[in-house]
Amino acid sequence: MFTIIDGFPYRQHTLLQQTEQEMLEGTNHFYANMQNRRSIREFTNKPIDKAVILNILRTAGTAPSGANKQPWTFAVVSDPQLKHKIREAAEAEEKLSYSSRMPDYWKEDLAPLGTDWQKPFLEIAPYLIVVFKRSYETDQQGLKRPNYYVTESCGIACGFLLAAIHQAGLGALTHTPSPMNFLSQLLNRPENEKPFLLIPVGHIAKPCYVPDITKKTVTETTVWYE
Ligand code: IYR
Repeated sequence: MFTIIDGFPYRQHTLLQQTEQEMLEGTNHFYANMQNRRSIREFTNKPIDKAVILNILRTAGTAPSGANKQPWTFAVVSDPQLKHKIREAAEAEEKLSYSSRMPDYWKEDLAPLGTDWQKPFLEIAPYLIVVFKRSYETDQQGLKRPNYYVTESCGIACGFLLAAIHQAGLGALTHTPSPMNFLSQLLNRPENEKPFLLIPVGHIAKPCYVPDITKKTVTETTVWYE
């Protein structure tokens, strides 16, 4: 049912009302599930149904964005040769970063995570989702129109993406080889797109060891003004 308000089409939005009990149980359940999400670096090469990946991408696309511009492009790579090239280029940058670009305090912070310049998961995981942020669009007259809150919008979309991947029982890593401009070249992306995150997606290896680290408690992260 559409209605016109201030000259624009609107439709009524409804959400199923929940009881207090349902809210409590639902949020408990969702938290328990999300609490088990981890950054994964050990994948199997078991294929993933493309329909699942499509659903995950659709979920990411439901994210809010500045003026609903949806300033993201998801480049989905499953081609083994391209994955090999991405791995080579990422490792070349990471080798430089770990050996000379990252200060000692950064490497000390990363020590418990056991990361280094080697990124075999970029070839093992069946899919690499490279998220590009679109800083502007070009209109029909060829004029550049900037998008709004591009970083925030892409960050939120990636959050939805990671939650959807986890919900599917798959693993993912928010990987940020730095600098990332090799991705623009290898994937032949236009000038208005800049690499934002590289997210390998795959089934989690068995066994898969993750660092025994914890999240801050809600008391540590929250201030209440009541
Ligand atoms: N990009 C590097 C280094 C790295 C940086 C942070 I901050 C991490 O949380 C993890 C790794 C890499 O991917 O190894």
